[in-house]
This record gives sequence, structure tokens and C-alpha cells, in this order.
Amino acid sequence: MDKFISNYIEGFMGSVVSRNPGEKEFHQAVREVVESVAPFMMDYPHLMDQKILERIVEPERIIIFRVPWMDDRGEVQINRGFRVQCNSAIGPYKGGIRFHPSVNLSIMKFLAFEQTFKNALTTLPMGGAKGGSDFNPRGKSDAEVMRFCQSFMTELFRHIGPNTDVPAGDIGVGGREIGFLFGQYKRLRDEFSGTLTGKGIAWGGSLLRPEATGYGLCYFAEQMLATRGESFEGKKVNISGAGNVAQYAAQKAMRLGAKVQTLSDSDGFIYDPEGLTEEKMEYVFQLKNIRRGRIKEYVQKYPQAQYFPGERPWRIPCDIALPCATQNEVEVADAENIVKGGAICLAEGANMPTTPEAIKIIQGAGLLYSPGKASNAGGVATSGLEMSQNSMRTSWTAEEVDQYLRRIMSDIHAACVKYGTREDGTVNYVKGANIAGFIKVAGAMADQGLV
Ligand code: NDP
Ligand code: 2IT
Repeated sequence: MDKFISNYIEGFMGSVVSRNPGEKEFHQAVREVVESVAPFMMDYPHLMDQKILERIVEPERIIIFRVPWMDDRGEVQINRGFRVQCNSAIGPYKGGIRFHPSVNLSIMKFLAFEQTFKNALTTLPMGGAKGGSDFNPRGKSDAEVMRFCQSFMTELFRHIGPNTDVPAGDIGVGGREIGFLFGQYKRLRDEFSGTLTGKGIAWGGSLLRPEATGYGLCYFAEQMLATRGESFEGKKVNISGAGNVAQYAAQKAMRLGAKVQTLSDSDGFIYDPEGLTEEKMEYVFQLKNIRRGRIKEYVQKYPQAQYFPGERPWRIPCDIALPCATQNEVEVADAENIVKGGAICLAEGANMPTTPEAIKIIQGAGLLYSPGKASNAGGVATSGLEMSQNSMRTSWTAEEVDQYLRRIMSDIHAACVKYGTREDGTVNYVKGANIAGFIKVAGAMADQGLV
């Protein structure tokens, strides 16, 4: 890289790190974008003059609040709530809510930052945000989850609205939590609106929203594979996670002819050498979404599978790796195993699941590699479709939504190809996604003046 550009990047990152001390996930997400867009931006002096990059890394607004609630034993509990409204240049703030004990300001800011570029890539008018709490839903009763959600929304409702900020689910927030959050929002505002997405079908939700992230991931990976004349047919696929994204990625990959070998949770992973089937997936849906059990129970039901406690699935050889659990879950040793196992593709379902050093190994070995902001954008894109249906007071069929989803994933792929094609004809999806997302947001910011 040009010395001038690398000096610019290091100077810029120095200031980001000193302004946001200790926020390592945020630094990581910013660095990746800045490394992609800095060389491009040098050709657009007006973006430099307007300090678009300096503005984009400063969230428009951050709300941090106390969330008090009472557990089933009558003990008072206190959690911390967040909403990071990162950027509203191209539409109302939009992004998920995460309930997980690891949630902190750095994680919220990295996710809101990533969301800004992801949402721009979807082609839909949505700004970027993220929210959540360090509340741990694991082991909590439905009543406890409801009381927590009601308390969380009792503050959050002031800051959101159908034309202001539209939250949705993420880790630890699924249909049950969105229901409790929506109920409390409706009650406080006395208004039935599309202020949350991921709603139940009977009360304003969109068909295919639950499936959309996992399905969209596979549609995107299909297009990546097609650039090398490959497909899912007959491929061995390893998936991490066993939640919303992992489940529907597994279902779609299987339906596209792949053998899905693994699923995981934070306690370990299961390896089924015979591959998942529709019947086994039905069991996983019941286990995870109804009984809220752990993935290790899979091997009691299907004894040909093995459970590996405390491990991640990446040392099992596969052709396609789909990390769908959480950030930084694919580290250097995992990437080395993925390469050694002969994989041809790693497409991210989770947000930032691969560490920067691991990305270098994956890219260096010539694998197809896509960042989550491109390949997992089907979830938020379908949230955007839910917003459209709510505004029109209509609902589309699953086929209609699926058609939109396929088209959007294909458009995102095309944008990555447009801005990320290397001289040798291969595609750098990181560069492509970052530049395509940045162009849209930066252009809108420049048009709207100094706000
Ligand atoms: P879920 O809560 O449904 O599932 C999360 C899964 O990941 C669980 O199996 C969970 O295991 C595992 N997991 C969570 N945290 C960790 C951790 N620290 N270490 C190991 N495993 C962990 O969440 P989603 O499926 O919705 O989200 C998964 C990823 O996809 C996240 O990165 C999210 O940001 C991203 N994403 C989600 C979208 C959506 O529409 N839901 C859209 C785009 C991206 P355990 O039960 O043990 O915690
Ligand atoms: O990370 C993500 O894109 C999501 N959790 C989905 C956000 C949304 O608004 O649907």
C-alpha cells in the first residue's frame, strides 16, 4: 500500500483508539472499513474536506440506561440497556437488539457501525443502529424475560418509532422477546405501528423474516461459489451456532444439496457424519426454539453423532464454513484448520465472526471469503420488507418475499464484484462491501450538509 495512505490510516486509527479507549471490537470494525475505503477516498477530495470518515465513526447518538426488574424469587436485578444510533443518512435507524452477558459499549458500537454499511448494501432506505443489554436470558423463565423486556422498553420507547428507529432481534432476542417488547411499546405509545421487526405473522410480521438471514447467507454463498463454477451440491458444510441464523442456514444448505455436518453453542459442538436431514432439523427447531435446550442433547437422539464439549467445529474438514454464532469465533488456529481441511469458501452468517489475522489466512489461501455485512444482510433486508408491508398495511406471500430476498442478495453480490474485483479477476468481498456501503452513506451525508 502507498506510504501516504498507510500513514493516513494509522493516523486516523490512532485518533479513533484514543477517542474510544478500550473498545477493541469497535476499533477492529472501524479499521477494516478504513483500510478498504481510504485508498478509494483519496480520489474524492470533497469527502476528505467534509471529514465524512471522521463523522461516520462518531455515532449520532448513544443512549445508555438502567434496566431494573424483579426475578421470580422476588429479588431485584439491575441490568444496563444500550441503543447506539450510528447513522441516519439514508433512512431511519435500523438494527437488532442483543441480550447476552457479554454486551458492552464496544460491542454495541461495532455492531451499529457494521449495520450502517450492511443496511446501505441492502439497497433499502435504512440507517444503522444496534441495541441490547447484558441481561442473560439463559435459564430465565418466560415471566422473567417478559418483566425484563417490559422494563427495557419502558425507557427505550422514547427513542424509537416507525420513522425514527426500528429495532429487531439479534443474539438472545427472537420471536418471544420481540412479542414482549412490542406489547409494551404499543401500550406505552397507544399506537399499533411497525416500530419493531421480526413480529409474529398475526400482528404485522413478515413471512420468511425468521428464515431470512440463514437463507440469504446461502443465496449469497451460492453466488460466490458460482464465480468458480461451484455450488452447494454434494459439499460438506460446517456451521457454528444453533440459533436463528445457524438453523435456517443449515436448512437451506441442506435443501441446496449440501451435507451439513456440524452445529454448536457456547458449550461445544456436534458432528453428525451422516449430515442433517429435514427430520433432524425438525428436532433441532423443537430443541432450541420450544424446549430451549442445549445442542449436546442432539447426540442422545441421534447417537451416530458426536459431541465435543468446549470446542468449535472448525477442525472437522469441510468444503464450506458458515460461522453463525458470534464475533471473533474463528481465530488463527481455526482458520488454519479450515484451510487444512480443504475448504473453498467461508461465508459469514454472524457479525465479524472471523478475527483480522484469521481473515488474512483464509484470504491468503485463496478461499472465497465474505464479510457478514454482505452475506448476512438478508435478515435486515427482510426487516426492511416487513417495514414496507407495515406501511402499506398489506402482507406479501412467502414466494414474493423470497423473490425480493434473492434479488437483494444478488444485488449485494454484484456490488461486491463491482468494487472488489482484483486485477487477477478474483473478488475481494471485504473491499467491495465496504466501498459499496460507504459510497452510498458518504454521498448522502455530503448531500445533507454538516449534520
Ligand atoms: P441466537 O441467539 O438465535 O443464536 C446464537 C447462537 O450462537 C447460539 O447457538 C449461541 O449459543 C451461540 N453463541 C452466542 N454467543 C456465543 C459465544 N460468545 N460463544 C459461542 N457461541 C455463542 O442468535 P442469532 O442466530 O440471531 O445470531 C447469531 C449471529 O448472527 C450473531 O452474530 C448476530 O449478530 C448475527 N446476525 C443475526 C441476524 C438475525 O436476523 N438474527 C441478522 C444478521 C446477523 P448459546 O446458546 O450457548 O449462547
Ligand atoms: O445484525 C443484523 O443485521 C440483525 N440482527 C438484524 C437487524 C434487523 O433490523 O433486522
